[in-house]
Amino acid sequence: MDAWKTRKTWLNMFSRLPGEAARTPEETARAELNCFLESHPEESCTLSVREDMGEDYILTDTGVTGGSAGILYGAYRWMACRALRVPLPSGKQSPACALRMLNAWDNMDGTIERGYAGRSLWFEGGRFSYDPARIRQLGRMLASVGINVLCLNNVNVREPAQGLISETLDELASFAALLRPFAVRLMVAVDFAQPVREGLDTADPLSPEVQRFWAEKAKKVWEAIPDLAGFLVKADSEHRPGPHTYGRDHADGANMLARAVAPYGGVILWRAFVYNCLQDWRDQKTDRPKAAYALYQPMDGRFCENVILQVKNGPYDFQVREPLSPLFYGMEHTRLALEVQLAQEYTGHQIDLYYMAPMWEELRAEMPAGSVAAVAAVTNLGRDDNWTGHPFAAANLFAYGRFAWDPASDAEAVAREWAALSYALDESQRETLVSLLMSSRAIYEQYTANLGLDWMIEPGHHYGPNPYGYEFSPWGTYNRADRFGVGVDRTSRGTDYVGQYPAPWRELYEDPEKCPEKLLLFFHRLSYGHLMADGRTLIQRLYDDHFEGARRAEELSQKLNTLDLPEPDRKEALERAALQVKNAREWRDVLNTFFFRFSGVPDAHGRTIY
Ligand code: GCW
Repeated sequence: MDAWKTRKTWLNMFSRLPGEAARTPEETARAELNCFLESHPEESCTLSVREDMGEDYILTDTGVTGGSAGILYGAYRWMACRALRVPLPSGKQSPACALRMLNAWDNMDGTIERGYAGRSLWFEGGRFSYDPARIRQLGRMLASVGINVLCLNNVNVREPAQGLISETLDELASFAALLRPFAVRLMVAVDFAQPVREGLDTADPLSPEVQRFWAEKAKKVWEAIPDLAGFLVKADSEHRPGPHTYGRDHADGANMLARAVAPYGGVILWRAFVYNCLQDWRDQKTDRPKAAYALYQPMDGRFCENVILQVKNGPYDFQVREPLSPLFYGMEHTRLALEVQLAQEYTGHQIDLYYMAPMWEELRAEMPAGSVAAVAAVTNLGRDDNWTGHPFAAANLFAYGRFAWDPASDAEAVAREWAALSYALDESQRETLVSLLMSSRAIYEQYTANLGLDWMIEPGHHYGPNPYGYEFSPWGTYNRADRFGVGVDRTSRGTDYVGQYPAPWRELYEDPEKCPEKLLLFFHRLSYGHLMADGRTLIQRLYDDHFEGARRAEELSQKLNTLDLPEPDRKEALERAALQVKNAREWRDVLNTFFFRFSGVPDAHGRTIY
C-alpha cells in the first residue's frame, strides 16, 4: 500500500517525511534541517527569517537567511549542496518570476487527462481521496525546487469539478492547508459557464448579474482559502464554453473574472490555447498555428493587471519541435505565462526517455527579455509508486522547478544534480545516466518528428506513428504529403504564418536556406529532391534520420542496461526502454514506408523499406 515511501526520489538525502506538526514553511524548514543534521553530524546550520525577503534567500556555510518562503527554499538548497559536496550558490537568490505553477489535469473520477503515472494523487470516485502523508511528500518535492502554485483540477472542467468552488469548497480548503507548510498555494480551474450551472440563464461577462455572481463567488472562495492563487480558465477552446458563446471577446471575459478576484489578490490565468478544432481538411488557407496570435494580438493592452495570458511554448500544441509562439514577441502590454507540458503526451508517454531541459534552454535563447511573467507546467505526476511512471521522468519535474526559478540554469548540470540526489551511482555511471538524459530529446525527435514534421502520430492517445492519422481530420494538423513533396508552406507565399514574427525571425523562417534545419518542414513545403545543406536530398535525410533514430534508441537501451540502479527502478527503466526500442522501430518502418510509397525513391544505402 505504502510502497511509494520506499521509492527513490531526489529527496533521498532526508531520512524521513517531515511530521505533521509543521504549520509554516519556517517550521518545515526547521524540521527538515534537524532531520538532515541528525544524519550529517559534521554539519551545522542556523536559520534566520527576515520577513522582508519574501521568497529570496542567502546561503552561507553554516546558515540560511531567507523570507517566509525563502527560508524553506534556502534550506532545501543548502541541504542539497551539502549532501552533494558542491559549492553553495553565492549572493542573494531570487526567483525569476513570482508564479511558478504546476497544472494538474486531474479529473474527480480519479483519471488524469494525459496522465502516464497512474491515477490521481488526490481525487477518486468523484471526490477528494488521498493519503495526507503522500500529499506532504508532494509538497516537499515541489518546495524543494521552488514550485509555489498547484492547480489541482483539469482545465477541461467537468462535473463534479465545478463543485470545487461550490459545494466541496471546504474539502478544497482542507487540501490547501496540507500544502501551506510547503509554501505551495492552490489554484482552481474554473468553468466559464459556472453561473449557468448555479441557476443563472447566462454566463455573459457583460451581464451585471453574472458579474455579481462571480464577485460573490470570489468572496466565498477567498474566505475559505485566503491564499488561493487564482483561477485558471480554458475558454472557447476544444468545446469549452467561453465569452464567444455570448458574442463577447476574451478581454471582456478575462477582465470580468479579474475584477471579481482582484480584491483578494487573485489572478486569472487565461489560456491562449484557442483555435478552430472543427476545421475542414480541404481548407488550405486556415492554418492552425496562426490562430492564437490572430485572436489575442489585437487585444494587447486591454487585459487587466491581474490577468495573465497563458501561452503554450509553441503555436501548435506541445509538439516535439515547434518554433516559439509568436505571442511572446507580440504582447508587450500583456502579462504572459509560458506553459510547457511535463506529461509526455506527445513525447513518449513516460515510456520513451525524454528529458526536457534542453528544450527549455532552446526556448530561452529565443525568448525576448522580460516577456515571461509566470510559468506553468502540466504535471507528469500520478499515484504510481515512483510518482512519474518512468523513474527518470522525475528529472523533468525537478528540472522544471530549477528552470522556473532560474531560466539561466544549465540542463546538463541540473540533470547531474538530479541523478546525484536520486541514485548512489559511481561517477562514471552517473555520467552515463546524464548523457542518456541529455541525448534523449534529440533521439526521440529523430525517429518521430525530424525536420519539424510533427503530428504524424496515432490520433486520440498520441503514442506511436500514424502519418495519415490526422490528415483528413478536423484538428488543423496536416502534413500534406503527396508524391511531389511534404509540408505546409507557411511563408509569405503560403499561409504567411511567418508574418506573425518580427525580424530577424521572419526572414530566417521565410527562407528555406536560412531556416533552422530542425524546423524546415514546419515552415516549408519541399520536394523530395530538395538538397539539404549537407548535400543529401530531403528524402534521403528523412530515411537516414529514421534509421539513425531507431539505432540510437537501441543504443540508449543497451547503455541503460549497464547502470547499477536500485530495484525496482532498474526493472522499470529497462522495461520501458524495451518498449521504446519497439516504438522507435515502428516509427522507422512506418514513416520510411510512407515516404517511399509516395516518392518512389529507394534508400541510397539499400536498407529495408517495406
Ligand atoms: O494537446 C491537447 C490535449 C488535451 C488538452 C489540451 C489543452 C486538457 O490533447 O487533452 O486538454 O491540449 O491543453 O487544453
